[in-house]
Amino acid sequence: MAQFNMEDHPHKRLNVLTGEWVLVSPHRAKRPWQGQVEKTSEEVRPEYDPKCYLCPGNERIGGHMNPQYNEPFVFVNDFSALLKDTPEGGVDEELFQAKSESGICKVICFSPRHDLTVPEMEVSEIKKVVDLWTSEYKSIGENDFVNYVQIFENKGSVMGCSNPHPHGQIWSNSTVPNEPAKKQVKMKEYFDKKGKSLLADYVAAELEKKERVLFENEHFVGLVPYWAVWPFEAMIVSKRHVTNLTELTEEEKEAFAAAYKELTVMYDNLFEVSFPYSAGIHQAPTDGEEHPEWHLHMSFYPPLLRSATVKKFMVGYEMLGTPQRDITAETSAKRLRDLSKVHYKHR
Ligand code: H2U
Repeated sequence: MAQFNMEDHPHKRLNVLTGEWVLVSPHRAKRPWQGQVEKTSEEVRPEYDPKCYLCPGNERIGGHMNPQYNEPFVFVNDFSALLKDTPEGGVDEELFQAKSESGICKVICFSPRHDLTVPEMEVSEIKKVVDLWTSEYKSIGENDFVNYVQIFENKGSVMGCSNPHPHGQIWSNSTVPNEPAKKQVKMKEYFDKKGKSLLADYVAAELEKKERVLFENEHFVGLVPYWAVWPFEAMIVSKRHVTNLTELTEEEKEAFAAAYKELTVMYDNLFEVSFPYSAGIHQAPTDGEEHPEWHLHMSFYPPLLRSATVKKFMVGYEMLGTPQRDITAETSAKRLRDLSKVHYKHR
């Protein structure tokens, strides 16, 4: 029998951050595609759209007016999924459990410009988004009832994003949500055992292997994680072991902004389309405890697979069994790494 190698043979890989496995089937990457093909429509947007509820000076759906902002602007979500004054209570039967949950939800407009996206913004403008994330993480986290602050960006209509104006969201609540909770368990196990950050060790190992690294600057690394599930999944990780945004120096925040831009330019250049994704920052809970196990990082989950129109669906075996991918993380990383660093619209 032939010797096992990860470029040709089906295998599973462990996500050491969550403890979950992904099935990789590299031999299938060559099969003919008979899936869905959608039409692309690269719309040209105006700098200001009088009908956009996120543009400066416009009225939002709830009747609030946006100020004439010219830097990143944050407001409480008019349709917040979590509310401050939720009465305490729940259901505590063995088979029927419920708990009331309080929180605060906000929306952040990244830029006053309706026509921009992160990869098209200047690093200095993105740095202001990082600054606002930092101050919001701190101020929202200072509420006694807030123990986790989830910052995220949902980009593209294919991801259910309701408005192309560049924006993200912050949902915060009293308990740690499922995804960071899984990571917390694994980071803590590692930290308790080794007295070191799991992600610091992981990034150092990836920088040595180089196969999945997309880019690095002085303070951050962009890479396709070994355990990636989505075809072009990626992570931005701080080189220094910091547990949350407030520990970053000004220079590191600038480097984070530069990495955010560098990755999203790669994404846009891959299929020469404004690349959709859900991305978010995972960092220490704001529960007043020390969390030396935590290591700040941002994860990107883009749905596109083969072209601007062909996306991956997490269905079938993936819903019922284990997530699966065909193209390996190494191949994806190489494809992204080999692209021009200049945004396709600016070439
Ligand atoms: P998405 O495009 O990712 O769905 O985010 C837009 C958010 O903006 C969404 O959560 C909020 C929606 O509740 N929103 C307002 O707060 N006010 C509005 O006038 C429209 C949308």
